[in-house]
Amino acid sequence: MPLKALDYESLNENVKKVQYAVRGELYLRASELQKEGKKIIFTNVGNPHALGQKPLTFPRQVVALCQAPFLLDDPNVGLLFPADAISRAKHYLSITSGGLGAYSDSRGIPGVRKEVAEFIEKRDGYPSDPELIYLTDGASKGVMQILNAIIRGEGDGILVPVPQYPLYSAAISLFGGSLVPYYLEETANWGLDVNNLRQSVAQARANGITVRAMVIINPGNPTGQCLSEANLREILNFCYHESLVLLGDEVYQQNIYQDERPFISSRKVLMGMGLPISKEVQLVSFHTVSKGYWGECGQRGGYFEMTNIPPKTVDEIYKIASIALSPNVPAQIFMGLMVNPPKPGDISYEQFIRESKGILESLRRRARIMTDGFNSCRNVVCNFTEGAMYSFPQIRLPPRAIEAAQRAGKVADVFYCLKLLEATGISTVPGSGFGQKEGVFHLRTTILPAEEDMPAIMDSFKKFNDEFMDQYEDQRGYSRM
Ligand code: DCS
Repeated sequence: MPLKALDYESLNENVKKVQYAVRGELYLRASELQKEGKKIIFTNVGNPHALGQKPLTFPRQVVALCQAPFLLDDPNVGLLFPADAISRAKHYLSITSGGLGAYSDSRGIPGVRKEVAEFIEKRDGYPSDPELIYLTDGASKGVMQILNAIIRGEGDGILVPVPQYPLYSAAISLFGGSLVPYYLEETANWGLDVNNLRQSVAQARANGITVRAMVIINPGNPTGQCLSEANLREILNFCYHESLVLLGDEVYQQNIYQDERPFISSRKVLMGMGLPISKEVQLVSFHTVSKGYWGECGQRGGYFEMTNIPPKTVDEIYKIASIALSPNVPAQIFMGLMVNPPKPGDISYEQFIRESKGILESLRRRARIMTDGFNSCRNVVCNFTEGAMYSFPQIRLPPRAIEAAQRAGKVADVFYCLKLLEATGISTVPGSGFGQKEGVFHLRTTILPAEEDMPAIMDSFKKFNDEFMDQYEDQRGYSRM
């Protein structure tokens, strides 16, 4: 019998090549253990509501009314919903033709794109054009659309930070391009050194790769660093001189846990650089409702904004977006609410501020508890989480642990993370899933478990790590294996 198209052996090789560690071996084993009745602490995915974060009240009220518009005709609606939620719901229903059950424009509802443009203008101090903002099902879909438009074949390279969030490596493999890594400096708090970029580009070119674009993740995932304005200028200058498109992944822009380096958008820095750079560098910036203090991952809402992209290209991207008809409509409303939340004087303002501040302040404390907890462990060093949602400690694995992993047929950090999972139920992602320097090992955990559970989680990690190091560091421990 000849092979059929969906037989494994004859699948598209690009599909088979894709790796995505966030839902990889560790996650699968954790799910198995959970089925067997073990309590698992899922810190492998930045999925705040799954770890108990409560949704913000106001956006849920508005979307509930949009989903159930008959409630607006109920004489008691004013007893159940505040007047500002009712008027926002009516507003959104008035700008969706057919309500939430109808496809929208493939680029997203024009009125929501206008709200996004106003948000960007207010944030950055430069005008933004709603025609250059496309709404997407989460930032992931936007990133994939843009990478798909850029990558023509394996000769096309995309500069990606290492460690990186594996959406990038996975999508580049899927579209048949080449990932060109540039290393972040762990000893400089995961800073980005432009000399590393130059070296990476030179090496890729020597291998016949045409480097076409550069990805930055700011604040970083899994590394948690916030890029300074000076650093962003260097990056934009580099992109200008090397004719690279900059893809600015800014999904964690609300998640900042220090005051020295507040978030600054790539677009703001670009606009501030003046001519010719401000008109030349092609930039696509991404944002989402999944992160920040919203954490509405399941709603799948996102947008991207295009800067200095020629109109004919914008039309092609529109055409491709049209193939999927329309982004999620409820998610578009979430995006509108995220960029245009209640204002001072609105009935829901105080509650909204109380809820959002409560989440952010707790995340800030949790970032500190985790970093300090890891740094108090033997053979573990960890940079402070300046932003985003993750802690990324380096685990100095003793040579005997590395040998034991080899014998077990595992990458050394996978071996360590599996043992951690079995012993404590803490489900992490090994550093090898994000990329790391040869012979250096990490794990990634989110900082999302409930604050009151944190001390116990860190104690249980420490106990496991001590036992692991006891076992593999001294001769007696080694022979007991
Ligand atoms: N970009 C970065 C840097 C991310 O970390 C994520 C999600 C996304 C984009 C995509 O998010 P949405 O598609 O939901 O908008 N981060 C994953 C992670 O590392 N853990 O959880 C999800």
